[in-house]
Amino acid sequence: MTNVVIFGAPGSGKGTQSEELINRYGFIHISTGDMLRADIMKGTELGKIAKEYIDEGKLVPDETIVGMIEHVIEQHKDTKGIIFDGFPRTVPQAESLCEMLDKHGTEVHLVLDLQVPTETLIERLLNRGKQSGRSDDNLETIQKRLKVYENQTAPLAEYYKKHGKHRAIKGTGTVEEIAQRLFEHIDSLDQ
Ligand code: B4P
Repeated sequence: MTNVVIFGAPGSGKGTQSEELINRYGFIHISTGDMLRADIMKGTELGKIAKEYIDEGKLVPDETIVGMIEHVIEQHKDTKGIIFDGFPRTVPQAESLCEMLDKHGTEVHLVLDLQVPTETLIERLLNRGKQSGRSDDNLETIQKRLKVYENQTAPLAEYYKKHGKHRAIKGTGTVEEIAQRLFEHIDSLDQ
């Protein structure tokens, strides 16, 4: 089983590139952002909690996220690979993921960190906001999300560097060009 984390700032293209990887490798896609938005749409208790954080540009608490993801990993323990999109986003989430995968005799193999200049991130998210109707794609919330990323999520890159899993990827160019860069790293796992 191959486990790949797609990492990066808001708007770095995690969701976009996850699609490319699923199409090529047939891995399962676990996106915490998509899961939270689905719960918000359904109006569940989890969705009500998540909405308050997402609308404010904040991270949803670690215990909520870990509780949500635990059974999903359990369901997919026999799959050939998982793309983790937007998870983990904090060091405690990364430690929980490590424990969850360890229970199934596996681990995170690669962390692909999409690096995109801040002005491009803002431009992409504002563009998406015009069509998506996402409550967090407005300038004020985008700026809060970028700060949260810098303070709470970026330190996770150091954690994965220490574990030898981190790869920095240039996240600008066409979707296809960026995908090729990611494929090279995943393909090299087999060699
Ligand atoms: P996410 O849903 O993970 O969203 P994201 O970081 O905003 O976007 P992503 O990087 O996937 O961007 P995309 O490919 O869509 O999180 C949303 C919120 O949920 C978080 O702020 C947080 O509150 C909460 N949350 C989620 N996971 C959590 C966790 N683990 N812990 C706590 N809270 C959590 O790309 C953006 C735009 O750019 C798109 O419009 C796309 O078309 C465009 N784009 C992509 N690649 C491009 C390219 N190469 N060129 C031009 N445009 C491009």
